[in-house]
Amino acid sequence: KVAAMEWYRQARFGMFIHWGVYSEAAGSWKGQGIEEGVGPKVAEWIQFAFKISREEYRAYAKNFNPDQTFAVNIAQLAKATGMNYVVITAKHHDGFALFDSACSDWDIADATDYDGDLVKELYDACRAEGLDFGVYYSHGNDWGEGSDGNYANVKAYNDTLGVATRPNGKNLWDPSPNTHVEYLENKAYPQIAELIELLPDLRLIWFDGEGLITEAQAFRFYEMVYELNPNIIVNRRVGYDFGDYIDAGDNKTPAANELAAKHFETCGTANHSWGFKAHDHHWKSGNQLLRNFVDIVSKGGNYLLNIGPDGKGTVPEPCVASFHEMGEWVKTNSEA
Ligand code: JFZ
Repeated sequence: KVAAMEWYRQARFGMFIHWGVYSEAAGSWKGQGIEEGVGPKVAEWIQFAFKISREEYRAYAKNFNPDQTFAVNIAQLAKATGMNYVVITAKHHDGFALFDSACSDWDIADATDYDGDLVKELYDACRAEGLDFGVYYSHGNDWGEGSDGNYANVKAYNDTLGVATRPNGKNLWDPSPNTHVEYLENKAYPQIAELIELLPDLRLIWFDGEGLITEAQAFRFYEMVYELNPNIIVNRRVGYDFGDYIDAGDNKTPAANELAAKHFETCGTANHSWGFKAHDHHWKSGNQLLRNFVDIVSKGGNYLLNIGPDGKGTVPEPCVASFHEMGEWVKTNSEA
């Protein structure tokens, strides 16, 4: 993957996008979650935080109806910020696919009134701006159609040893009837294949949820991506160190003595949440974001800076303002 990694090394600066049904909820549920310390810290965990049943959450998805202008607006914002690529949540932990998937009806086409494919529309808008494209995919957690993974077995074993087992974000309040293997075979592997077919120039798949799969399962994700399109690189969180590059931890830059042999990326938030949280006003200034950018890039890494558009697809104004400020500097000071 030498050529693919060379692209990534030079790309340096990308936009992360957390967007989905949770964006419409905006960090609170039935009036709960607005006070500090109540509800999810990061808004994309709302279903988990309030133990919302799969049925109720699915009904709520009908409220998620973005404005069709989102794609062009976001692609232009990435461009104006001086970014070179975009990575959107094709499926987050809630299991909802932002693209039209044939192997699930828990997706934009079947579970909402939106007429279109959010991932493909953004891809087209980004390619038109000359931006490269990647997708985030939660392969471990799927609160809608996954299972509690190996949790029950692992816990039974740990209990015999007297060792605690952390639930680790699994859906134990209303698990789907699928076994973990059924979920992987019938949804997760096929959806990765669907995305690779839907997006011919796909550059990157950003997996998340490595703690919930076995080494063989992680390897199968890595291998199938390589076989279907060897130009696609994969992040560390695919699991068991199979990834093509590493991450330094969310919002973290490695210290000089922690720099590893593999290329690194830092993903970071612009406020304190990845998904849109209407009452989170902890916006980092353009200056702060720029300092992060220079720190990361000077150590040789990539900065994947997040936006959390609201349910309509609009990016909060303070975020747009600091991105524009940043973009002025990045564009003035970059070589190309
Ligand atoms: C995960 C998600 O749970 C979260 O919602 C968001 O998508 C984020 C980008 O990724 O959360 C993690 C996973 C791993 C680490 C931190 C947050 N980590 O290894 O530091």
